Amino acid sequence: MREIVNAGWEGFIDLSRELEEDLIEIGSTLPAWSVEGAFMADSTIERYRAALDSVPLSDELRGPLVSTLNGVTGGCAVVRLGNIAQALGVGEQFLRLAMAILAEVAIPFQPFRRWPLWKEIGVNLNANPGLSTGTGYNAFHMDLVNATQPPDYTTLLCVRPDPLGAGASILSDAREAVSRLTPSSRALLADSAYSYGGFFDLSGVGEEYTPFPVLDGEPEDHGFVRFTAKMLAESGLDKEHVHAARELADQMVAGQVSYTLRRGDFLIVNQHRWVHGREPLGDGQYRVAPENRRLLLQMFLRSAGTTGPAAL
Ligand SMILES: O=C(O)CCC(=O)C(=O)O
Ligand SMILES: [Fe+2]
Repeated sequence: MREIVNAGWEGFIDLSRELEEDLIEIGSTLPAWSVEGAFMADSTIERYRAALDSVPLSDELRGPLVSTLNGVTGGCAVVRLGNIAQALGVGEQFLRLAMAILAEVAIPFQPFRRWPLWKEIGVNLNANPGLSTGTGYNAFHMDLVNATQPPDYTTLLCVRPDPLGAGASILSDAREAVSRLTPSSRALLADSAYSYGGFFDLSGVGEEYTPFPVLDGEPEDHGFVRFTAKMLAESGLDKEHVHAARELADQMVAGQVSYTLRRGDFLIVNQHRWVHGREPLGDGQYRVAPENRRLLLQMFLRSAGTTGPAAL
């Protein structure tokens, strides 16, 4: 495993002090957002984009963000907003600014009807350790894997890191992992043989897709590497298809980078290209007061032109 904290991973986006100061100012003036169904309202997107456009240095953020997420070898970025979080706190003003940054990439939305626009990922000592709010290893996956139209991007904003110093995010270029497989494994992964999880109370992500192929043969910016390591345990999957998916999982791990998000770090993953997961949190979470445990906020994005709200 490569720990990328100080190494040359190209996904970090640091802002100049000058831009940070302008964004802090904007953050304190942005109006509350509105939503239309599951999506951030067009009127809010327009206002937030106009506010960012008024910042002379906003290209310093916009350019690298778009190329890091969509450039030839890109797919995943960590925008470092720690100084801004320090100045604004991590409440409404900071979230508005985070939304304005996301609105530069695509349209923020919340597919889970039972959650507010920002979905809290806290720590639940009773949850299955491998799942979202659990304390264990959350293996490589893409979010909403069994939807016909998964979110184009998934994003995690770090409000509070694990005070025990663990819970690093793991990230891997799924397309690169696929390129290292044998043709016969790739052929098996192109079969509609895989399934995972339930599908209910969702908006904006199409229909349930089951069974699905891992490799859909679509162009990179349209299709997905429809993978979650959790589907390996699903009943009814034959040995050959398990084996091919395990090979892919192994390649994802072989190519992984890991990084422990700090307060104010904003992880944005292009789901057409990269998969993500999490290392276990620190041992002894029961000794940490609930209000001090790790807390992330999750948001999803829909690219205009793939399947915008109007098309759903
Ligand atoms: O806890 C994390 O860092 C990742 C959580 C996650 O990937 C999810 O909830 O989908
Ligand atoms: Fe996830």
